[in-house]
Formats: sequence, C-alpha cells, structure tokens
Amino acid sequence: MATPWYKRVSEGLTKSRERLEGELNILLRKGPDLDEEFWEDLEDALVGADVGATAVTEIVDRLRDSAARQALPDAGAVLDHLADELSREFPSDTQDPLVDGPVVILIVGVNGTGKTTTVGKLATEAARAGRSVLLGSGDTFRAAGVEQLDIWAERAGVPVVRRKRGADPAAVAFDTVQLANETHPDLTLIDTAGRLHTSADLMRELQKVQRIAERESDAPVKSLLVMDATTGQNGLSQAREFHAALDLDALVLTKLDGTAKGGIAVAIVRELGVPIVRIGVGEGADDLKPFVPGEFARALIGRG
Ligand SMILES: Nc1nc2c(ncn2[C@@H]2O[C@H](COP(=O)(O)OP(=O)(O)OP(=O)(O)O)[C@@H](O)[C@H]2O)c(=O)[nH]1
Ligand SMILES: [Mg+2]
Repeated sequence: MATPWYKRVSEGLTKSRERLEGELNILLRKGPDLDEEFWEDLEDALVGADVGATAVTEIVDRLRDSAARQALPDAGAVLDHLADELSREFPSDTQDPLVDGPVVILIVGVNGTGKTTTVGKLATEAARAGRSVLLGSGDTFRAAGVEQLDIWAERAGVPVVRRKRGADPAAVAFDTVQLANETHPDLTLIDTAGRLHTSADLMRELQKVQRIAERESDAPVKSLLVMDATTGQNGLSQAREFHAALDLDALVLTKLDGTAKGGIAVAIVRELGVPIVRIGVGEGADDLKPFVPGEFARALIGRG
C-alpha cells in the first residue's frame, strides 16, 4: 500500500489532509449518527478544502444515497466511502499526452505557477525513461527564465532551442518545431512566459504561438496549463480563460505541498473537463508525480 509514490504524494498533501482529517475526526467525535447535522458538517468540511460547492453537493448526495441503500451503519462507514466518491469525480480513462509521443506540448499559465520548473521536471522524467526530449525556451521576456530552463536542461541532458531576449515567442516555437521535425524527439516541451489571463494582448500572443506550432509541426501539438494549487478558486477563473483561448488538453497542478486546499483538484477538473496529468508536490526534480485519482483522494482525506 505505501508505495514510494503514495508516500511522497501523501507527504505533499499533508496540509490538505491535516485540515480535512481534522474536520472529519471532529465529525466522528460528535457521534455515529447520520443526522442532518452530520451531512451539513461534511459539506462544510469539503467546501473548506476547496472541492467546490456543486461538486460537494453531488458527492454528499451520492453518499447519502449509498448510506440509505447500502444501509451504512454510521458516520465512520460513510467517511470510508468518501475517498471513492471523490475519486469518481475524475475521469479514469484519460490518455496521458506526455507519454504518447511524438508530441509537442505548449506549457502555459499565469506568472509564477511553476511552468519552467514543471518543464524541467517533465524533461527529467522523460529522459530517465529513455525518451528523447527537446525543449523550447519560449519565455523570451525574462532573461532569468531562459537561464532557469538551461539549468534544468543541462541536468536532464536535453537540448534547448532559444532566441535572444525580447524575441517573438512564436519564432521560438517555430524554430523548436522545425528542429523537432528534423530530429523526431519523443517529447517536445515549449516553455512560455507567465501571463495574466486578463491580458488580451498576451493571450493573443499565446494563440499565435499555438497557431504557428500547429501549422509547422509534423507531430500533434497539445497545450498544458500549469496551475498553482495555492491560488485556490482564483486559479479556476484563470484556467477558464486559458481554456477558452487555447482549448487545453491537460493540466498540471503544482504546489500542492503548499496548500491546505488540495480539493481544488476536484473543482478544476469538474469545471473544465480537462484531465490533471501530473501534480507538483515540491521544488525538486522528483517532486512531480502522476495523478492517480483514487490514491490522490485517499491521500487527501487520510482514510480508506
Ligand atoms: N513548493 C513547490 N514549489 C514549486 C512547485 N513547482 C514550482 N515551484 C516553485 O515555484 C516557483 C516558481 O516556479 P517557476 O517554474 O519559475 O514558475 P513559472 O511559472 O515558470 O514562472 P514565470 O515564468 O515567471 O511565469 C519556484 O520557486 C519553484 O521552485 C511545487 O510543486 N511545489
Ligand atoms: Mg518560467
């Protein structure tokens, strides 16, 4: 049961779990009865973890239903079912665009969500698995962004395509895709500068990057949003705008180690219908993990 994966994710979710587990334990201490107060308190606990109001209502309705139908004896039995109900919120049959190569992936998101770090971690993961990787340094805005990507690339032993600071990121995408067409890497990742979802100009710039990449690439081009879990419900509106602009294929939820509101994962997948493919639980190369719904739900509530 305690695989290294589960252990690390579980550690990463400590803040979320301590909070939820604490509230669920209070619920249990109030007594085993499945009265109205129990269901309301359960709803409150889940909303407090940022699971999102509509999802919470449906999850708790399903739990009430199975409590009646399967004659669940008490609060403890209901909570044992909670992880299953939470994990049902995530699609179980999603393809992982990061492993079905060759593929070009555009990495997007607002400022500081962890895009460059995630590109570095993904490059490390793929290179270790013996896959060929190419990086495109599409953050031409910040000099430090290019250096940061270079450091990850060097460590992972993978090449980077770059242009000088201030260059058009679409030109970097062009160069990167051209090289990918020639060298056929399994995985091509194009980093982009952080931008506010409310900036129409910058969102258009991103659409241009996507258009050029799609036009030039022999391999399919996907877009992946890196979202900072600590931004909670605010992150949701960002995600909506990015999805509207780019038709996202995948999400990476970072900094789950820094929030007590890991339930945002449920809210976001429900809202966008875009699968989470990795989660970030720390700053190191090994702190990017596959997203496994059932295990995630268990690590989140500490039961099951
Ligand atoms: N704790 C924690 N920190 C993370 C995680 N992912 C990234 N970070 C940190 O978040 C900070 C910002 O990461 P970057 O990768 O530079 O973010 P970015 O989205 O590329 O930033 P911009 O390019 O400026 O928009 C860095 O200090 C990272 O180490 C994570 O999963 N957990
Ligand atoms: Mg960056």
